[in-house]
Amino acid sequence: MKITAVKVIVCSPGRNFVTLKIETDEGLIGYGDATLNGRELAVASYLTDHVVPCLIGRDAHQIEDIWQYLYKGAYWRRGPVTMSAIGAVDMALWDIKAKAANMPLYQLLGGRSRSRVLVYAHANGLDIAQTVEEVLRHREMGFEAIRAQSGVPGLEKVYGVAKGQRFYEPADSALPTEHDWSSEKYLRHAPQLFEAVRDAVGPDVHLLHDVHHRLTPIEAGRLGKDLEPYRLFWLEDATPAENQAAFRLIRQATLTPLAVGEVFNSIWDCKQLIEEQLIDYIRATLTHAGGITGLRRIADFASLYQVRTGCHGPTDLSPVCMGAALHFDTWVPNFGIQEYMMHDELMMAVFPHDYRFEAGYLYCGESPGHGVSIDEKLAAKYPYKPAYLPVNRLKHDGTLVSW
Ligand code: CS2
Ligand code: MG
Repeated sequence: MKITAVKVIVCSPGRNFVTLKIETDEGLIGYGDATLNGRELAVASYLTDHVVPCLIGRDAHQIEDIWQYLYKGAYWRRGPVTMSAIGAVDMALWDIKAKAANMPLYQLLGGRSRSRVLVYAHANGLDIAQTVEEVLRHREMGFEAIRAQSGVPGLEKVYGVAKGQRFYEPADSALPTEHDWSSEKYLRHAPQLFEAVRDAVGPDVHLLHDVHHRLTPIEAGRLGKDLEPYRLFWLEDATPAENQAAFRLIRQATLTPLAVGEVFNSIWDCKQLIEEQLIDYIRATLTHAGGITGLRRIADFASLYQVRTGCHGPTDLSPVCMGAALHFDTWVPNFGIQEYMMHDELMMAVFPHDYRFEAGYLYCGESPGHGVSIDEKLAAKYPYKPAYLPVNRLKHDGTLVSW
């Protein structure tokens, strides 16, 4: 089965998405998500200028060989732009292979390991009271796992909290906006937030929290320890993870489970974290970690160390990634949880899909492939719009820190 045409579709139905469409001489079409928030056009150009010409005429069935060709063959390995491009190609080829087999994708991966996919929602509030209210609202919607983020007294804007929007969109401006930060204020506030949230929801709801890479290892250890009474499901990105050994210090300080990996794009980014059992959940997902082929390697390796998956699932990955991730989640033996930030109605209309949410769980569809495509006519009505993630500066002197 030969690849005959490959198209890169950039659209912005509320936010930017990059979608890859691969066509074959047997009439089968596959879709992949190549969205890299704030750097969308770099991946689109990488695909159009450097990858697409190499794909035409290749056998669409040779997924592994094409993966190696794009990974090793480029000479320049890894990195978010390259791996998002490879991720999209890989996702589209698995879509095609599953369609050729006339099976839902999870069947090709090895079949169903579970009946449904546990997901966590985002509850964001400007203060503790509003966050508690949001957590309870999500509980009523049926969620069994909820991430709680709150504004911090004395800080203007804080990660995860947006004023008056139904859907939180971090890429909020045509040029990066500036947020301010104080680890001291945050470290005082976060335990108070979780005391209130745990008190309101009781013991049975899984609670999660994202630190978004903002603390030093010793501060992260302190936070994990202070949050222990509230029994979090996980504490995410407590410190930047380029230095994987930094997590040894956090581990020594706390029994709060740790999750890392939404910015990772290969197994090499998390090898030590996994091998030394410094984390409990690996957050990499299909688009940024080289597709099914890349993520499967990470998950299999993680399973040796009882590290479970917790795939990144923000709105800045398209429903194509979510659809494919749900097939992955349905199969992967060491599944932990799936993030579900929820796309709005327009985004869901641009990407026809067969997955569905019901009472705290997502269900992948049974149609052949990964079950998500793109309505190109509708997508064309929403052209690319520059949008960037904010940057973060220390409140007292303006030093640039992790956002
Ligand atoms: C976040 C993301 O989902 C998460 O846990 O950390 O929303 C992240 O900020 C965005 O994906 C950045 O593009
Ligand atoms: Mg995160």
